[in-house]
Amino acid sequence: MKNILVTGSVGQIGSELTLELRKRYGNDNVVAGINRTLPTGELAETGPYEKVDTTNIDDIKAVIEKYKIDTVYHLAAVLSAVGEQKPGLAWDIGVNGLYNVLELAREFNLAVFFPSSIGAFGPTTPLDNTPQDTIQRPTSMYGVTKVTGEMLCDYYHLRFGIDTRGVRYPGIISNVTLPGGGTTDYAVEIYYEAIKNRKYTCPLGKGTFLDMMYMPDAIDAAIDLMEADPGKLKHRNAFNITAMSLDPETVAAEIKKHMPDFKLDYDVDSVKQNIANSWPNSMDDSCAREEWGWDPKFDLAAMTEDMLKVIGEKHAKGQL
Ligand code: VAH
Repeated sequence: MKNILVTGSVGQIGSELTLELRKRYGNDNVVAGINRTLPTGELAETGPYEKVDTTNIDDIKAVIEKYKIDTVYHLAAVLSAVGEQKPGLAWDIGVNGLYNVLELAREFNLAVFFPSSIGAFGPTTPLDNTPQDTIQRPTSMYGVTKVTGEMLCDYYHLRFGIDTRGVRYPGIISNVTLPGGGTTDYAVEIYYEAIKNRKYTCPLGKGTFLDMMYMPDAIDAAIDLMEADPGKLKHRNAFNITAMSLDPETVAAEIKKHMPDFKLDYDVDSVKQNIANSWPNSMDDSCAREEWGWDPKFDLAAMTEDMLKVIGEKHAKGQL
């Protein structure tokens, strides 16, 4: 049976990934690694949690030894827009934190999941149907940490035989934990604002296409990749994966099918817009589909229906 540590477990992905891992492997087999923010609700009640500042290798080592960890899903990171305000912090957590995890993976023979991102690409990358293997010259600190992370994870696999695997996540849309300072946060905020105010002022301009996916698919991707037959993996860090390519107008049009009076306008945030302009419009994820069966289940219509239903129920209960 696996013993799993999830770092960054109170974040947008980490919080839902931890709960799904507990469902699949057992509550007591999945440790929620937290730093400054304490877990609440199901995350706190369904299994163990421990303080893990990933920039402190002794923090991580103590949890690995205490719970006999054999697998780390390393989600702790600073997202792209915050990373432009705090580049030193983004590097420290994004790279030094990962380095600590990889050094411990050598010592304890751990398997490591690393979430890279479309942010690992830059303006000189082919932005349409972005290939799996292509130029990566990101212009955000977040992107620099992600491309560095991809290379570190591949190095530890090739040099030390560590079982490192990763995906390049697109923007992820969810209705449990709000994202914290990403360029793609608009695609979550638009649904909450639609329910609360029937209107949204978007920080990314009309026609800003980015790859996106719904959280259930993002969670399945991480677990399916880590459970995949390693003999079939020609790539490891990190696989392009996507479910849809969206711009604010596309999302708004789908919301209007449910809410005809919904209004979208714009107040462009130049930092987020510059980052978004340097990222792909759409990725080629054929390698993930061929090598480990990646196959997203949610399209824009299904995601929008579920988002509006779940957020609408929260709003009706006064939980927003
Ligand atoms: C961000 N949500 O916007 C994250 C993600 C692809 C985007 O990495 O920074």
